[in-house]
Amino acid sequence: MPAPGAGMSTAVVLMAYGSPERLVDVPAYYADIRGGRPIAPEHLADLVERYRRLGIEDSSPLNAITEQTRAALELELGLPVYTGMKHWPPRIADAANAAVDAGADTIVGLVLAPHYSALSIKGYRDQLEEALEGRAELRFVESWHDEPAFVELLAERVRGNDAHVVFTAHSLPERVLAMGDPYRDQLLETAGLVADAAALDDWSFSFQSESPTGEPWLGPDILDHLRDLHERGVERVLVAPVGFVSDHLEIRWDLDIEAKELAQELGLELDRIEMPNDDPVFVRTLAGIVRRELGVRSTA
Ligand code: FEC
Repeated sequence: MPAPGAGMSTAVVLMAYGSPERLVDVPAYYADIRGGRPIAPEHLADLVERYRRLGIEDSSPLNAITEQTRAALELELGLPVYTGMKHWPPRIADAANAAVDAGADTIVGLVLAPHYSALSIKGYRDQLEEALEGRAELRFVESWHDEPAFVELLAERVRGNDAHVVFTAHSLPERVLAMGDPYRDQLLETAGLVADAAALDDWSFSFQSESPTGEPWLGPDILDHLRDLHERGVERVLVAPVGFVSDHLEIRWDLDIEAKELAQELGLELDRIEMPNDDPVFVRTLAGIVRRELGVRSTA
């Protein structure tokens, strides 16, 4: 029996950024991210080195976590859930085709990234729409940055901590502001909601993971921000990424290695919150978002 509000056959396409499985995949993966634009050899070498030092030959955390989340969400919803990656197989088109081939006439598109930008979420939507070619009704979740259960999940992880909390998210080229993109405002809204829910009075926001594309990116960057906090006398920092939901390169390298190394140099104590990954509370949160999109009363 289909869930009330859903079509005769409903499926979810759960989308994530995607990660290379092996070091030899990194050039093709980076080329996909660049979309045909040239890559400086030193930038490629640097990226290969980051993945090598994280040990991706043994485990590809983002892809594995995405699969665990997919399986848990499928169980929670009692609906088929297909994984579609933006930059690596299984691609978003593979997921769309699998869902339609299995008979889905309604598809909920949900990205494992809470904040809308034309430079991020729109790309997922475009890939899904193109692959579906109108073969199923698409109900696409544009953003879920103010989802109360997500806000509470994050608040739970920072509440009662007396360190200075730095909320972070992936930076984007500064030109998004001139485009009227809601990305930065949505991020600041999430941070403010979490800070209120956790009754924090000592917190700030910074961007991370800027790419060497030769144009200005949104700041302050986390590394500059840590230097600044240190100069202002802050001694302990808790980093709380709000723009990501899984352990991956941008968390395990940019924060756990790069930011931590700088903090050590400065004599700053730096910790970060656990990512939601496939935490059952987070999976129920995702299920609640899907049910709402389908017009079904949520139990999350
Ligand atoms: O663990 C992994 O293997 C993948 C980690 C990963 C995630 C991720 C999320 C986001 N990105 C966003 C925007 C951009 C823009 C560019 C860009 C470039 C990269 C490169 C790698 C990379 N991103 Fe990423 N991103 C991840 C990984 N990202 C690797 C290329 C090398 C480098 O810069 O270090 C610049 C593209 C260009 O060159 O033109 C823009 C945004 C997110 C968060 C939303 C989402 O998850 O989709 C926004 C995870």
